[in-house]
Amino acid sequence: MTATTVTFTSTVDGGANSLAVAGIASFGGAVTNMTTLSVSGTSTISANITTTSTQAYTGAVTLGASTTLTTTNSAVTFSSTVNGTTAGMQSLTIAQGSGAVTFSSTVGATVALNSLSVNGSGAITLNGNVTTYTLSATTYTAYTVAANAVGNQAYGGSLGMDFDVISTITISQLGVFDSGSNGLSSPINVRIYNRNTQAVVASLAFAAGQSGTLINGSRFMALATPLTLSAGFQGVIEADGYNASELNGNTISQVTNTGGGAISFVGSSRYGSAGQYPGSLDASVAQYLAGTFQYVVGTSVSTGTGGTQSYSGPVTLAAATTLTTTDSAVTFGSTVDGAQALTVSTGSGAITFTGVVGGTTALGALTLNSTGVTTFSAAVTAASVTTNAGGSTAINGATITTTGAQTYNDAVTLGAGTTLTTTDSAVRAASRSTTCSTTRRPQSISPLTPTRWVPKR
Ligand SMILES: [Ca+2]
Ligand SMILES: [Ca+2]
Repeated sequence: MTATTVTFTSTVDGGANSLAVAGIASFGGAVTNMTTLSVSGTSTISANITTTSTQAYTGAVTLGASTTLTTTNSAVTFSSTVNGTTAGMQSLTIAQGSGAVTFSSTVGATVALNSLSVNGSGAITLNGNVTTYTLSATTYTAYTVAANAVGNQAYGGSLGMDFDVISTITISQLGVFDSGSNGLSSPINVRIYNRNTQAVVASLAFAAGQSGTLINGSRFMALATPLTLSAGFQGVIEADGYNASELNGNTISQVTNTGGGAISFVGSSRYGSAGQYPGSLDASVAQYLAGTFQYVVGTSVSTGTGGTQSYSGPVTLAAATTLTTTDSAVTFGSTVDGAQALTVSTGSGAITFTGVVGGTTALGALTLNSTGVTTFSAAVTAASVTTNAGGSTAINGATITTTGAQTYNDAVTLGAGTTLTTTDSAVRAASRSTTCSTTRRPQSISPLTPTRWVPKR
């Protein structure tokens, strides 16, 4: 097939044929039963693509959705960049069996992917930086009542407050005011209504007793399914069940949080009969101490999920490479080679080298920035090794050999008798918490600089 632009809006059954697009391709539906696939121009991939033979993307690739590319022991080649469409939202998984995977340029440099997983056993070539990202799913509380606040009204009907959604939010928990922060003496129901249809879109029932988790002056429980509300949604947060023994609040101040402008508190309060939409506006009260909710901006309530980079097969660095995540792990399942600098920055995520590093071709400067655990499970050969402060470095592979310095700015644990070798360069460990039992002390450091395995001064 030859065309300047080919757009598949639905699934494609290749009929056991190959497809060569000489131009721009857009895959909106799953591609199956195809032999080889090649695209000379740019590709937008929004569904899984499965081929029995190779996949070659010559132009830039944009992921419109999380995507799995599968081949039968055949190569997957990206000759240009790979990016997502919304930072941190699209994942790329490659299941290529024993086939090679080649990234000839950056991955996620313009729009970070959520995660990258190359799952096959075949060789992986990196020729640029790889950036993955998870949304910082900060949880906001719509209405926060001060701890120990005591109510001042015994209203048994429904108490509602209006809010508008400005940009998409996802509600994870609903909450109810607990007068005195001493537990609920009566059952309290909380609901979110669509203000236009008056339909209930989420609800929870708090039993009398110590139901839910007390946060400040309210008790919260998680929704079984988080509720995503799109921009434009106009809602009411409503609660009822209050009485003389479990008071609600009226004209008592509380703190609102717009989530950086994702929601707007419209300023209207309303009331009605218990269990029914609060249809009567209360002109005198902006907010009751009654219902509240916790939410994140966007569609994902998960914190720290995804965001990882996983390279199962042997990796070759064809250029200086920086791998970056936000607090998510980077895992090398096999060897890493290439006379190139490698920097891995993972925030609090772990960095794990499972196979030999630099065993065939020594790496350049190896810089590992993690406040989690950095693990070497096999021998390492590089120009230098530097770990950052925070977290720890586990040297379980017995040897680390560098021409330049080795500087461990975090606590080091030795899982085996260990030899650290440099060429006339220093070996330094920064932390006094470095774990060196007498049997697992480095057996030799060459040259003897420092002469002892001591904390760096
Ligand atoms: Ca109470
Ligand atoms: Ca560290």
